[in-house]
Amino acid sequence: MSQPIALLSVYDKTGLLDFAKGLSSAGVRLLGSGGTAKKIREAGISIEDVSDITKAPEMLGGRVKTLHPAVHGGILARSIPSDEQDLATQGIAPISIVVCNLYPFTSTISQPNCTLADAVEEIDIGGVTLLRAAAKNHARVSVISDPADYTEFLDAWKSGNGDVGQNLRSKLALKAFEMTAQYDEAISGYFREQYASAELPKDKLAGAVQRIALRYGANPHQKPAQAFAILCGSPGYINLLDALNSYALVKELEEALGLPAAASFKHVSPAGVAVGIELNETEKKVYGVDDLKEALTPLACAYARARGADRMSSFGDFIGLSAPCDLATAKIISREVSDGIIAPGYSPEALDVLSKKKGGKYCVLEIDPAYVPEDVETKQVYGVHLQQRRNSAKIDAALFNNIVTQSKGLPKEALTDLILATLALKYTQSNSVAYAKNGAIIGLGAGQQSRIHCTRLAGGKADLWWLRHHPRVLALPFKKGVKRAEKANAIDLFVSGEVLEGGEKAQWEGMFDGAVEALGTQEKTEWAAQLDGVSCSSDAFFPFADNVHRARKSGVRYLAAPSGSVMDEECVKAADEHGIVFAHTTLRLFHH
Ligand code: 93A
Repeated sequence: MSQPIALLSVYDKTGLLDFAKGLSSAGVRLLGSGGTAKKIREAGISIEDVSDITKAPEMLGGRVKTLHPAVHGGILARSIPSDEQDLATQGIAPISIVVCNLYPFTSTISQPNCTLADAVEEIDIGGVTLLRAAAKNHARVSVISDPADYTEFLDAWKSGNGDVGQNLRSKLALKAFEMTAQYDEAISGYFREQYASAELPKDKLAGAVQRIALRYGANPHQKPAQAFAILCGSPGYINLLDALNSYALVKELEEALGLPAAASFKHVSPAGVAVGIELNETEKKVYGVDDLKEALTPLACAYARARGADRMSSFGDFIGLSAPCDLATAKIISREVSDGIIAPGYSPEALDVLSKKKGGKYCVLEIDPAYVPEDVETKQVYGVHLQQRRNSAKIDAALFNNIVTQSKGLPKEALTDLILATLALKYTQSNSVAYAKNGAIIGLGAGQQSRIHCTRLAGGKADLWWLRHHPRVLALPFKKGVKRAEKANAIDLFVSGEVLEGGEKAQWEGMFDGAVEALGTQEKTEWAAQLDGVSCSSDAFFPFADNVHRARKSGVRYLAAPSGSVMDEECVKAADEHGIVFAHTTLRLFHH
C-alpha cells in the first residue's frame, strides 16, 4: 500500500508542530501550503510544498494556493476502480488526511476599523474547498478542522494502524460541514448588512458597528447577530437575551394596540411593560417624571410607565422600545440606572444623550425594523440542540371573546390591558401571571413553579404600585440631594411596611426633613379598597380558585386564562362571587 498523504493548510497554527511531528513519525507523508509548510519545515520536520505536486506556484498574492486538480482530485477520489484509474492517468496521488482551518473572517470584521476590502481579503476560498471536499469524501478521507481534535485523531490513527474508523471520520466531517456553514453565514450576514440595509444611517454606523460572533453550532439559518448594530457599549449574554425578547414584545405590542410601547427587562423577564398612554399629574409624580423639562411624548409615557411599575426590579434594566428613541425618552433613561437599550432607531439628540451615559459604556443597540426572525428557533442545552417553531400566536381582542362569567362587559380599556398583560406573559419566564391597568403592567409574577405564588407575587407588586399613589407617599419630605434610586428604595420600604432597626432605620430616617410616620394598617386597607378595574392574565390555567380570590384583592375586575383545569368551574364560580369578568382563552403561553 502506498504511503498515506496528509495535506496541511492552517491559518491557526496552534498545536501544528506536535501534530505534524506525530503524523510524520506515524509514517504519513506531509504536504503543506506556503506558510504552513514553511513553519513545519523550519521545525525540522520533513514536508513537501503543495506546489511540488501541482507544479503551479501559489499566485495572486495567495488567492490561489491549493485550488488545483492535483489537490482536489486527490481528495475527492473514491476507492472505486474508475476513480483510481483517473488518478493513475493524471499521475495524482490520493490524499487521506486534510488538516485545515480558515482565515479569521469573523474576528476581522469585528475590528472597528475593518474596511470592505479588508473583509473581502479574509474570505477563504481554497480552505473552504479543502474542508468541503474532504468532508464530502469522508467515506475515505479524514478532515481535521479544529486543533482540539489533533490528539484524538493521532491516537486513533496509531491504534488503528492508519485507519481511524468510519465513526471518527463521520464525526470530523460533520464538524467541518458545520464550520463552513457558519463561515458562510458570517460572510452573507456581513454583506447583508453592507448591501441590504441601505436605509440604516451609514454615518452613524461607520466605525461604531461591531458584529458579534455568536456561536450557534449546527444552526446556520439562525441570524440574530445580523439583526442589529451596536452603536455604543458592548452587550453581554443576558443583555442580548433581554434585548431580543424585549424588542419582540414591544414590536408585537405596538402592532396589536397601535401605540408605541416600551419594556423594562431584567433577567429575561419584563419588570414593566407599557404603551404610550398619557400620564395624569399624579402618575407623573408616581413615575418620577413630573420635573422633566421635555414634553412627554407617547413613547416617553410608555417608558415612564414601564419603568415605574416595579422600580426596584427595574434597577439596571435593559430597555426595549417599539419606535425610534426620542429626546424625552432618552432624558428619562439618562436619569435611571440602566444597562442598555434596543430600539429601531434614535434621533441624533437622543443618541447623543444615551452615548454619554455610564461614561460612554451604556449599551445602545439599533435593531433593523425590517428584520424578520427565522420561523424555527434553536437553543442548545447541555450540548443538545432543541428546535421549535417560534411562538407566533397572535394576541388580539378575539382571544378574549369567550367570556364564561355572568358579568360580560369588557370595556375598551380593559381589553387593552388584557392584551398587554397576555403579550407580556408571552415573553416572561413561566409560570407567570400579570396585572395591568392604564396601559401598563402593574405587577408581574415570573418564573414561579406554583401558579398561586405567581398570582400572589404579581398581586403584591400591584398592591405596592398602588400604594405608591397614596398622597402620603407623594408628600414624603425627601431632603435635597437624595438620589432617585435611593428614593425608590426608601419608598419601597415605606409602602411595604418593612420594620427597620438600628443603622438601617437611622439611614432611612436621615433621608427626610423631619419625622415620617409609618402607614397604618387601616390606612393601607382603605387605600387598597379604592383599587379597581385591574386586568389580570395567566400564562396557563388556574388550577384552583384561590388564584381568583387573590386577584380580586388587588382590584382585579377582568381576568383571562386558558381553560382546561378540572377546577375550571370552581374558578368561574369564584369570579362570579366577586363580579369579575372572566375570559377563557385557548392559548397556553409558557416561555423559557
Ligand atoms: O486565498 S485562499 O482562499 N486560496 C487558496 O487556494 C487557499 N488554500 C488554502 N486561501 C487558501 N487557503 C487557506 O490558507 C487555508 O484555509 C488556511 O487558512 C491558509 C493557510 O495558508 P498558509 O499555509 O500559507 O499559512
